[in-house]
Amino acid sequence: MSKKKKIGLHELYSKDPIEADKQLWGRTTDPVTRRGFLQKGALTALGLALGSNMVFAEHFPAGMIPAGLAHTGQPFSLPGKRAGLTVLNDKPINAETPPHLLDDALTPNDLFFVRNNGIPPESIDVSQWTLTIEGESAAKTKSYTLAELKSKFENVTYNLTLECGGNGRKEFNPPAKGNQWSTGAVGCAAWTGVRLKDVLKDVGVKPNAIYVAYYGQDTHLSGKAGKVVISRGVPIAKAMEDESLIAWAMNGQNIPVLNGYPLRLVFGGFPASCSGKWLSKIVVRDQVHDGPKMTGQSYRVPCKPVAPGTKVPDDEMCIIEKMPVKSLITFPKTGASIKLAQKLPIRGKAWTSAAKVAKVEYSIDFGSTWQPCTLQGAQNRFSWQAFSASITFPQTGYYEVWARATDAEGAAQPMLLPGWNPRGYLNNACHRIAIKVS
Ligand SMILES: Nc1nc2c(c(=O)[nH]1)N[C@H]1C(S)=C(S)[C@@H](COP(=O)(O)O)O[C@H]1N2
Ligand SMILES: [Mo]
Repeated sequence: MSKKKKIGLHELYSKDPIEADKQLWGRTTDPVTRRGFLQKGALTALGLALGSNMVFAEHFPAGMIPAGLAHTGQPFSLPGKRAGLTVLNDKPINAETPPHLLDDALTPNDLFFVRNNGIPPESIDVSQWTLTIEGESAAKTKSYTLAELKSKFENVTYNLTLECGGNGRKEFNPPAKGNQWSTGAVGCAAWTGVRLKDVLKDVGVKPNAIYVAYYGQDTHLSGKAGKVVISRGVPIAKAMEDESLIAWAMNGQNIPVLNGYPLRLVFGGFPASCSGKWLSKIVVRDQVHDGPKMTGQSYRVPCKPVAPGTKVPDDEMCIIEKMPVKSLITFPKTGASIKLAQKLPIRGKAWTSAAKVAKVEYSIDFGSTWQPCTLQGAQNRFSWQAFSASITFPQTGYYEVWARATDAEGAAQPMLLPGWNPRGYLNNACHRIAIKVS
């Protein structure tokens, strides 16, 4: 690559995207790269690459890359985690779960994704662990040991889905900085603990309380003692919901160290960044919390939609609260082959911050027509819901199966990346798997 002009990414792309790609990657986009622009004329070549004809090719949207060409992660092992997770970063540790490993009703602890911003605490003495509640809108400051939390308040279990706000960031164009999450920064577990609201009531909450935020015991990447890694929170109304938990168990076992052992917050329906791990302090605030990663561009999206590549000033960015409806096909694994005479069983999970997912549909013709899936109910709000279907294909060739969930508020998943935003949050586009029928 020759001399690059000193010019920001957003400016580069807003001028001329083709020129921008040349400057950034030393070439123009080609038809089979993920960020490429697929021309209809390239479909024959793609057929060759896929080893199969693309049935319904006329419906294949320009700008997408066939799911059959998507890259797969490499196996790697992490403490308390099964090989097979895709490790995106090892300092801090960030690892996602491939879709076919999310097929269990509840995500096993050793398959649950990890999103760390700092370094987890190294030696944890559970008998010495305390949780302190304080803040300008707390009636007093009060601390609890784990034993006190467990014995003083009602113990409850809810199935709650956690999804990182940046899940799906990989698809943003122009690219967004940060972990390039594909689809796997999500999981649903049975979380056991006490209700946050019961503990807050025991301490006393002043009428002027508007936000509840956390501090955890992880260490900043710089290694500086006392430097806060991340401190986020939720509006008081969210904190007071029945399903908002201070949890010590995940699927009936201790929470894995990488997921916040021995204590964490769990808020379903909100970005998982609100669910503080290694929880040691909760603050009740009389203002919107202003801890690290609450302000500036972090976990925020433009208050009004912007063109891709736009630089948005901090005061025009709004905090992400509810997560959008989404689904994943968890069986079969993308790339599966089947005989024409066979029916293809598919299974998946769908979730929303609304009361429930109302329906899930699938398409085998790139979204031209949709068929209903069988959808199971949920044990409680913010749990994911299982869906399934049995698919017959009209002829041999290459297909994509797409799934689309619609929630109780009528919100459905878009087929393409929804509104571009600078940090690459909230991508709830339909999941697609490739199927070869012979
Ligand atoms: N103390 C602490 N809590 C944290 C984080 C962190 O780095 N430190 N990461 C947050 C983010 S951004 C996400 S997406 C979730 C991830 O939870 P998991 O690692 O259990 O999947 O934890 C949140 N809680
Ligand atoms: Mo996150």
